[in-house]
Amino acid sequence: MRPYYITTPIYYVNGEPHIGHAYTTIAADLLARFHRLRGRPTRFLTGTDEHGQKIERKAQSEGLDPQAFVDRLIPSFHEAWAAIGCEPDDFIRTTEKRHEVVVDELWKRCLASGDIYLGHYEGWYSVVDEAFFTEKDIENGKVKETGNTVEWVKEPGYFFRLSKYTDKLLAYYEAHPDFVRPEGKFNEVKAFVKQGLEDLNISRTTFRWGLPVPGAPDHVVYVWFDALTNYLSALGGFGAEGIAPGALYTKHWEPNGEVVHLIGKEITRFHCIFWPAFLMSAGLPLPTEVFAHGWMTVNNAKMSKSAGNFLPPAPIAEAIGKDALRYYLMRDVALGSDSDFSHASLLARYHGDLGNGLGNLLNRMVASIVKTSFEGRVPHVTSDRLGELEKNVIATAERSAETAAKFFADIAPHRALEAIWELVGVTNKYVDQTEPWALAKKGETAKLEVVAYTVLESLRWLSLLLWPVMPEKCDDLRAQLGLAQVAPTEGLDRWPSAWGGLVAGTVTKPGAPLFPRMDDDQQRAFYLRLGAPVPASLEKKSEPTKKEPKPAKAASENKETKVTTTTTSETGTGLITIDQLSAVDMRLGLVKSAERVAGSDKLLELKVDIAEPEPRTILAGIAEHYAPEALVGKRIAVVTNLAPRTFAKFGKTSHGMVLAVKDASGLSVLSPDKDIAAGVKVS
Ligand code: ME8
Repeated sequence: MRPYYITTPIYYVNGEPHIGHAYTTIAADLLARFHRLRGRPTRFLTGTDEHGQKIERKAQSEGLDPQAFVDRLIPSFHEAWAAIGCEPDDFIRTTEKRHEVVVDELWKRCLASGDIYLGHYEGWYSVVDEAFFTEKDIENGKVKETGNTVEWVKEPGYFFRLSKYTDKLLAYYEAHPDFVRPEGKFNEVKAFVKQGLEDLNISRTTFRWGLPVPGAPDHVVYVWFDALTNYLSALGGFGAEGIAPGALYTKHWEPNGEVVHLIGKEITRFHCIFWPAFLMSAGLPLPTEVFAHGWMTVNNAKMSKSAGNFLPPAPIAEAIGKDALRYYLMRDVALGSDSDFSHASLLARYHGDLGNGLGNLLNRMVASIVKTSFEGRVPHVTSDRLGELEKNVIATAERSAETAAKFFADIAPHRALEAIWELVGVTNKYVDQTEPWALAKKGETAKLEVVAYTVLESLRWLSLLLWPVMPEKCDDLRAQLGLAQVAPTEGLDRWPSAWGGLVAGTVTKPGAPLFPRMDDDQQRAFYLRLGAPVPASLEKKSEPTKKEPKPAKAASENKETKVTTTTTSETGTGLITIDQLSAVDMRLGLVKSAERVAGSDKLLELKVDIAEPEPRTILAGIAEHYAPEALVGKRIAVVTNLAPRTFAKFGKTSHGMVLAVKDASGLSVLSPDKDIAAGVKVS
């Protein structure tokens, strides 16, 4: 099996990691776990980017030497990753000697290729972005794309002949259509390169916090030349002049291994243009793929300490469990799209998919039926006793496993989870249909054995399918089923494929619910503990005590009180402000597909293009009014930032709402009378 090497960006150590950093690290951890489960030799790298002007200035502002400053912050990264269940194989720091020697080598190789020359730089630099910009990128002293301020830099510098690589890069992109994903990002990269590339300044002289340029110690290596090299230095380097490459490099780098750089979309240019050009110059193979995921906001706002929505991941994981957080982040939105972290959506996923969907299934069966009817042991069932309903569960399990494997491998975890939840939904429905409690009551043991086995085996499949996303809960689930923890072994594919792996007689061990329900008080405590505003629906109503009866009020007075307490507006008039209205994100969507939700008379499952990398899945209660085929190709108005709603019974989640009007004559979806483009805002 071809080795798999997955990397995250190495994060700047100018502060503690937050939920955005956690998002990438969890996704990489998930991919590493998935490939390990399939038996592939896998390596997962993360680390820290510790040089550069940004960090030097931050250290200065705290009166610290930069090395002491970064050393002080490093434990917060290790603690954060442990708190969210991420287990990298290596953690590289750019201040380590093993890194410095490889940067030196890469520099020398590029120099030997004639691609580095001494020049003079005069132009704009953004310290926050650690990047050079030209006049056209700037507006009012700020970078248009990032909003960060620029300063004028004038200093001697070594340049990399990036201009020489314009055509070579374009040819490479042409020959490797999957080099960058999602496709939209790849198109942006190509368009940028097609304009022609300018040579890149790769050294600085006006500050000291960096690696010295080989043979020119007045210069420090530009922080991105330094940082990108981490992907090689963590493999022990590619072999210095006259030295053979080390074992890790030979095993994991191209052409022997698949190399995937998972990054946030804002650093695409560095990874898809600069990095390949440096590697080409050094005569080294390029990574297999760069996957640029979307940007995350918090409660619909850009994260920042001053806005008070800077979220470190560990407290959230402590408040709701690391696996619930991992599941939520990976399930809610396509990795390639922008996303929003909201405490309410996290709780909705926790109670819906996890508590009512998965946790309930385990509870219903292990803690109840198996314990009381079979003394806690897995019953024996031969295949000739399986009926249509059981065969449907088995077929769903097989389909879910196959689809989920395809989507995990394709870096689409939300689709994989959607497929796995089909099995959760069908198994729950199977329990409803077969009514095991009634069977137990009636003493129909033979039938009950079949039902119990089917559900337990489905849970065993789920414990493997979900392990990459929720390793701790899956091991807990397995312990309750009487199974050993998942321990991936190189060369052994543990992905479930054969029904019936659960051995009769296995002793189950009912334990605590996997995702215990939080009552209103606990939910309030969850918000308060995380410093998030408590939603109005959870606000404690002050009830009058018996001892102090409420004084009687005139009817008009009572009415007035009612108006002020029920209004949600700032103005107290029942009207809303423009800000409140614009908090609702409504867009024009183009229906790509529509189909009935099996088992429901009301629901249609729509895939709606709203100009995101992938169509949105929206469940709409309109099946009684529209034939699915009548909707395909139709332009409709949809609310896109509504908290996702899970229909646990059907194992499906809706990621938006279709706007419609209804009267006695029927229901009609709102649709413009012109061909407006998908994604355009409704205002
Ligand atoms: O750019 N949403 O480091 P960095 C989603 N040192 N992802 C986010 C995010 C958000 N709001 N905020 C951060 C650097 N990330 C360089 C990288 S690599 C050779 C050098 C994640 O600390 C995302 O992966 O600014 C993003 O690319 C990365 O953190 C940026 O981290």
